[in-house]
Amino acid sequence: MSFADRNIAVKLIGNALPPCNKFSLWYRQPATTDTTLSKSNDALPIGNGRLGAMVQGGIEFERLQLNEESLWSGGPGGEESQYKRGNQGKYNFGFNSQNPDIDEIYQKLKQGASEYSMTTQGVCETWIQGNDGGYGNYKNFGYLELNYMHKSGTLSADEIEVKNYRRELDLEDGVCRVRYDIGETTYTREYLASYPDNAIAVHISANSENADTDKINLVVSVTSGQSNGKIDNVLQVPKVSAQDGTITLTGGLHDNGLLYVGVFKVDAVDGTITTSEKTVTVTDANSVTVYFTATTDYKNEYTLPDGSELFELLTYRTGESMDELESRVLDNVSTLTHEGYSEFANRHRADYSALFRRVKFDLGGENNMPTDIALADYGTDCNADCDTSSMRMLEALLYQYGRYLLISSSRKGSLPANLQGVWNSDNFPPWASDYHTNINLQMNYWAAGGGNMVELIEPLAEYLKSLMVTGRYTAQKYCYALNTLDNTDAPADAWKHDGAGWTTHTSSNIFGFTATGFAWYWGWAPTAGAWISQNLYQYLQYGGDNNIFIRDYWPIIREAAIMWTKALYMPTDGFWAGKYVVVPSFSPEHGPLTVATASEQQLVWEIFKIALDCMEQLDIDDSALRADIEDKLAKLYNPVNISPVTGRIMEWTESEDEFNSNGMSADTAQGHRHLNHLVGFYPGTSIANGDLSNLEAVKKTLEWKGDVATGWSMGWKINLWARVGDGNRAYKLIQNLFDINLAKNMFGLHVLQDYAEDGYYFQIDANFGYTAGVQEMLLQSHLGILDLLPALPTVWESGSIEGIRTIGGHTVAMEWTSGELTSATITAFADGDIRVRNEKFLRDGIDIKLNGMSVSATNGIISFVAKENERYIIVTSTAHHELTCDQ
Ligand code: FUC
Repeated sequence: MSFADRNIAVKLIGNALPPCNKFSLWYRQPATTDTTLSKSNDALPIGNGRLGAMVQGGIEFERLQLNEESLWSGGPGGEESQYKRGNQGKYNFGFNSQNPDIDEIYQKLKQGASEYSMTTQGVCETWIQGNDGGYGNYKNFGYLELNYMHKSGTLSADEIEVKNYRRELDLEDGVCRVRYDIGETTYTREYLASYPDNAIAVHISANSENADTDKINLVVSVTSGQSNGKIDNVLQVPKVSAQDGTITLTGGLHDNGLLYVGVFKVDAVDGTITTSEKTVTVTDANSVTVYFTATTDYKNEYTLPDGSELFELLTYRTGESMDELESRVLDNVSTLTHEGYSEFANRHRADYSALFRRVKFDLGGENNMPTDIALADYGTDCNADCDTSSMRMLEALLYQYGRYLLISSSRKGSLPANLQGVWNSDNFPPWASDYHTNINLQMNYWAAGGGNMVELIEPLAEYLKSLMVTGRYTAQKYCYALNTLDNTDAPADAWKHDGAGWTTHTSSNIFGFTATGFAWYWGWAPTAGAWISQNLYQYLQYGGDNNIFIRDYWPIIREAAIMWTKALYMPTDGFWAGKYVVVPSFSPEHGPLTVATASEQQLVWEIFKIALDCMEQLDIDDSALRADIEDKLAKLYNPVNISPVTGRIMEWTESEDEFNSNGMSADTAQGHRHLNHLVGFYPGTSIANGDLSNLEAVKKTLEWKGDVATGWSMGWKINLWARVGDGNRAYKLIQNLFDINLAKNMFGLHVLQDYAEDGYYFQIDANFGYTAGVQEMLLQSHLGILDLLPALPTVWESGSIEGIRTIGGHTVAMEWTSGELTSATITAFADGDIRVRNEKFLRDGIDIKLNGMSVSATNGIISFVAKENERYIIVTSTAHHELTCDQ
């Protein structure tokens, strides 16, 4: 039987009801079969941190596009580079073949940016930019194809009638489903990606009164995402073979010979399973389950083998043979059986729900409209005709979607979420679908602490630990090299040792790339290591385990700080005389290469503060480091300067206004998506630094930057306006995000002309930036006070949120009506003083009760001494509805 040859037209009738679990994305038709992750994509993502799948839910034919997170070209053995594929020579972690010697640049730069010239640019290009040889790309693993043959419901030989089709991604259960009726039969499919079982399953069943016509008939086939390959240096195409109901896909990447294996085990109740050379056919079954798992021989590297030369011995391979890999994945699925599917699903639900259900969020909306229709109807210019219930629902749904996507792309033992989480259908995706550390990877993890998912940061810590091997070399050769004048006693191989200090630059792959990017004007970002370390600090701030923090997180943060104790420079004359500055310094992606840009001074200030705070909180005895940091911090050139001309935060410290020459006009800087000089306002703290005296300058800067931007930039602006305390302005950015930068499956989009016809392509940071932004609008704690509803937009009139976390690890539940807080419950993470602020506390005549006792507020703040795990219920004069928190 060859179902695949059938060309059946499907007539969809009926209107499926909305799913019962309100937090679902849902649709009344299958997704597009085009896998391009553009604006029109409506396939639904599932993932378990390591494996990902996009579910289309076609009726007669469906295809799941699959990913395995380590299927990367490049690295050792690889030749492919991002822009110049092939023939770049041996992989060298991006390091320029000659040791950079940037004294010449420094000599020019120390005079000030006015010295910037094409000559300097030429020097930069020769000496400080990285090498793209072997950078690689995150690859498409392939496709699972299911060809169904529905026997009933036939209208004619080539048309069937399908009733009440519904496809949904249920965020509450972490499951994707398809359900429809043909004739008397209801077909249901469930798709889930299990972390505990390390497998993806598709479970298909048919139910009907009529036992003769309701069976499942399908052919299962697999197509590799790669069309060519190489194993043991011998060119060979990927291989698909089937045996005993299991299909195996094996291959080696064409570029670097990375071995990969995927297995697809087909299991059925009743019916017959027939295995042919490459496919598995199921006939007349009541239900069918297909399990998929995959692996590669990739292994991350964390240490330098003794006495080795860096470039030769870091292989990034497990050393397993193809047979060994195959038996590993077969063992993985061997215990998974059709009969055991419900336990498999239960194990997944228990694991997933334990994370997801910690936070509940409700803005009072109803999910009555299919998501694609609701998105198309989303009103940005609302008069009476907007469906505000549907808008509130989408806004709450997008918040929870961010949490769902992080749970699905970042679990202990996996690589961190890359630019597309784990979901990538393209073999040459935008920016290689890599790890960008001049904003993007940072933004991916902003929501983790407040969203009560602090353990999801673990893959990031693990990954950064691996970058330290090469990141120390980067720090020494690309950064301390500057300071040879006053750092002559640094041994040439200091970078080989723990404690040397590390950094990375703008982007990295999974093979230790830490050098500068392949063009200096975007590639130079020496403070990237300091910046991404802020995300690790979140683990401690938001209630992570202290012992785990000291073991896995602190060493990375510590060395990111050490790097800057060594790399700062103190000029003896000129504009910055007597102050420590970053040099050469760059404001990510625009402006000249110069000295002491605001963003880099702010990031150094922050990593020093973080290191000092960790040492204090955890009683870490490192007095030499502490003294060094304190000294450098005291003499650091001011990270925050306000222009007397414009009243804005200055992006380049030596220029009163923005640069308007040297390749960057003020207009371009204004429109640029990066908000570099506000990095110290959000996510950092140097601009607010305990008070709000710089607030006007921040607002002016944000006003000047404007509200239109690409997806992730809107995400950042939501957070920034939330910190300003302007909920309505943050909401305007939310509207822009909905209006411009969301796909039909609610994936965040980057404006990208070259990758998709509609000019937009999926980039996940916009999703995570939004989720973090909503948290920031509802709760802030960076000033040491729990600020409840600090930036609530007028349109979020009533709502509730439970389970979000504050700095200090406390868990908060809140309810509000008519734009005002009615009650809040704080569950204390540890003993200590807690201070709580809300706008309403400022008003006269408000009765505030704390655990039933009236308390008074001073300057809108109430304070109390808390005990670990105790609950503190604050009720204002309106009705009290006690809330509970999920821990
Ligand atoms: C940064 C941004 C780009 C893009 C890339 C992945 O460099 O400037 O817009 O998001 O990362």
